[in-house]
Amino acid sequence: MDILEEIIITKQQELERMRQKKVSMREALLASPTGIIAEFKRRSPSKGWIKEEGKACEIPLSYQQNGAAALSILTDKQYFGGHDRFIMEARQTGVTIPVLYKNFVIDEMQLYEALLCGASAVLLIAACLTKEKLRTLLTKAHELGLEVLLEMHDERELEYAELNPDLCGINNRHLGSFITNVETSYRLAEKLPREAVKVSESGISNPQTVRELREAGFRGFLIGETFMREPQPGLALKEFIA
Ligand code: IGP
Repeated sequence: MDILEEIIITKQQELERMRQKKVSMREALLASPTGIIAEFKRRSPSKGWIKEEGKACEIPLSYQQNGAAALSILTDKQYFGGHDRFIMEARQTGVTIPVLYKNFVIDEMQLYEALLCGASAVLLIAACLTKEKLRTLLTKAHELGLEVLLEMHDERELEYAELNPDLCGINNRHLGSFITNVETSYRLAEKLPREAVKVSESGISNPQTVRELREAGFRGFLIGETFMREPQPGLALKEFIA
């Protein structure tokens, strides 16, 4: 076999690995005792830098070791200090749990980016998309073997859930004022289909809130700042669920 043939075979194996279905975030949340999706977020437009020196290579793995059901990794550079590389590095250091590609996805090309860096799911934000665009992106994501967490934040967006995303997220953060209010989760969850797997996002700062949300039917709890503010985010997660 000449070298070119050998390279092609290796390439085919690499692509096959990429295509293989990753661990499902939906299944992981349903099976997890914690349901916590721990987020790697270094900065935000509302808070500025939260952890500028945050070592991408250490925090995601330590979240996994300390009980996270799944991870969310910000990949937007300009507003959130993120990078695709943070997901790749997480995988290289041994992260095996599902990883959400957290960005503002408005084009198919970004789905390929998510796939190539090793994500298992992508966030699609209702407020950024028409219903038709969401339908197209959702279909494409599924074709690529990516799950979709659809984020909604007010009543008007709930009809997007008809498109059957794998996970229905309710963002407690108001997108205009940045104020978080967990009541949003309770208010909107009642109006979603019973069988939807629901994720409450943003502004969750104590275990009691998680317990109450679980009682209201939530199975996923997306938490960033509460952990990232601490010197050791992984240990903060451990204490949170102890
Ligand atoms: C995490 P918090 O308040 O725990 O740091 O929030 C997550 O919900 C938040 O980062 C988020 C987000 C988003 C970020 C929710 N939806 C969309 C960027 C884009």
